[in-house]
Amino acid sequence: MNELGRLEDLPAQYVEDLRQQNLVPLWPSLRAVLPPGKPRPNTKPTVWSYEALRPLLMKAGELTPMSKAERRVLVLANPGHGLDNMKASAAMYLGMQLLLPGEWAPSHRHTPNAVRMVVEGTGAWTTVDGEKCPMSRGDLILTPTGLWHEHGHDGDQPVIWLDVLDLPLVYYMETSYAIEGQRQTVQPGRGDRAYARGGLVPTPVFGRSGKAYPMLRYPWADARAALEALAADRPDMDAVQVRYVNPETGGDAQNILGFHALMLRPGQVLALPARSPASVFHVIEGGAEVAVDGHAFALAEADTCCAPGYVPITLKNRHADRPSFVFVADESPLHRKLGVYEERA
Ligand code: GTQ
Repeated sequence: MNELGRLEDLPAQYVEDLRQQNLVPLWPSLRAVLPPGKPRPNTKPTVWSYEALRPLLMKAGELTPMSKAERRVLVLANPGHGLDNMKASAAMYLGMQLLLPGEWAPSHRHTPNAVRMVVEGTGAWTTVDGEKCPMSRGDLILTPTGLWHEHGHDGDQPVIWLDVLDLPLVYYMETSYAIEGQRQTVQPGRGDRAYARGGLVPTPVFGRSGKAYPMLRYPWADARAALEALAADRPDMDAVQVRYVNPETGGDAQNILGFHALMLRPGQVLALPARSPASVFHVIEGGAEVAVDGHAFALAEADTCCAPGYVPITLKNRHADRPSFVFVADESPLHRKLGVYEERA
């Protein structure tokens, strides 16, 4: 591949004349924007230990009241993107959110899509578009683009959850904004009940629910049971995995980020191919070693890590005597829609 001319090879006055007209030469930067063979991601393999993070989040609970926080969140920032840029990867934002008993995070809605993966505690709820979604460990709750959401807590212990948003992408597109709202009126009806059986989809005679997001809460008990049943029925199956989908369309639960739950059999080693999207792994139950790009993260329960795209990833159950369960978030719906999705053997 040819060495291309550098900016310093050009007369300084010429470069300045160009800049005066808001012009720049392409060739000094061509290899940077179109690197050979594969991208050069800023996303660094990064791990966040729950044990290390939890006391710091609890401290935020003492230091900053909800009135001064609105959302009391510590952002899991990837140093490869700069800690102040709130990115786990190019398109994914991660945050750990704390709500103390009796607290309320007021209703708002915004253009980025969010999901919550509940990490600890009971008694909290998120009301999304009038549907009150109880929160307990491992539940996945969607707050898709544009829907009102607020968080409250009637229990007596702290509740902590992992927020996954497509904020970096939506912000990059200059489309990120929020609207403050009033406390929502809770409406009857729960998608987690109506859509509880995968092969049986509610079919009203007079049309669908009319909702773009008919199912907002995916209880962990159901996801876990689906994985256990799949593992038992398919002993030959390598990747025991389920995808969080919109039960009316069968498509991804949200438009930009994808969500899966994965069961690693006792002692299992699972080698994933290199794929273009970056991914995030969060241990719901058990423990997993994640090997990526020369790093080997030993994740315990509630630990989280991220991996860039275009590199193979190996997951290993750290337990020989029991399954481990991992929540996976990635950028695959976005990559597929944009036509840049790739898998490399
Ligand atoms: O709970 O609505 O981590 O609006 C970042 C932005 C959580 C939320 C975040 C948010 C929220």
